[in-house]
Amino acid sequence: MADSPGMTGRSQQSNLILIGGGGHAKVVLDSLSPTDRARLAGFVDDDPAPGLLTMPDAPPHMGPLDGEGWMPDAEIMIAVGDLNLRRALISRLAAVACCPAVVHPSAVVSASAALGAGVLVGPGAIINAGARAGDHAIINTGAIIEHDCVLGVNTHIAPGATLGGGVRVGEHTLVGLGSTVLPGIAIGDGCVVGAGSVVIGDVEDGATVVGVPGRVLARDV
Ligand code: JB3
Repeated sequence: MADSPGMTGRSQQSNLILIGGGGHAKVVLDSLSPTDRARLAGFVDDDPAPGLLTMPDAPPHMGPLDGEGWMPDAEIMIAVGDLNLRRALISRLAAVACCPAVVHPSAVVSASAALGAGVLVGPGAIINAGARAGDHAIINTGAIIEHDCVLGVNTHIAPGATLGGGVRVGEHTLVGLGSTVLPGIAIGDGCVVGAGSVVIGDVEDGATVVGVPGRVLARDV
């Protein structure tokens, strides 16, 4: 599992652009610090009427991803929720600077935790001592990441999920809503843990695990 909580320097320009303008982008918008909110230039979305525009403080819609004029000097935050779409966007936009982690003001993040670029820590999430999250990871609303956990690039810990101490989760893996992973467990790359599951053993790459206790439903490698 590659673990690359890389950081890019914070830009002083008003050039922060959200990639995507749906439901997840609303949470990202709410989570921006006042500094990042002030430097937010807008968002791109292929939908001509994206949901983010219904927000009272919506930033400008700058057109589709492939539109003209937004890319030079931009610093991006990928703000779509779908893991596979995120993965494609990460690859497609690899040459564009990515903003540092966005942490909602109600989240609790240990001073000894390390967050990669483009990470979202949502409302009420808790990240305890020594935990690390790779670039573009999502620690969504109310999720608990206990001490010394390691999350790979673009891993999504869904709302209300809990990882016990020292859990390792690979790249591009979804740990579903309200699920629990016991301390010390290792979950591979490209896995899905179904909502409400309790994971009591290690999970191989590409596996889908569901239930209490968690059992492998399928494996895609
Ligand atoms: O469950 C929770 C808390 N959050 C979910 C999140 C993790 O995933 C949420 O409820 C949704 O299920 C989902 O959020 P997301 O990705 O924001 O979904 P949706 O509200 O459907 O919005 C997707 C947005 O991405 C739409 O506005 C699409 O037009 C846009 N989109 C799709 N493909 C794209 C592309 N935007 C760009 N820029 N480029 C694309 O290729």
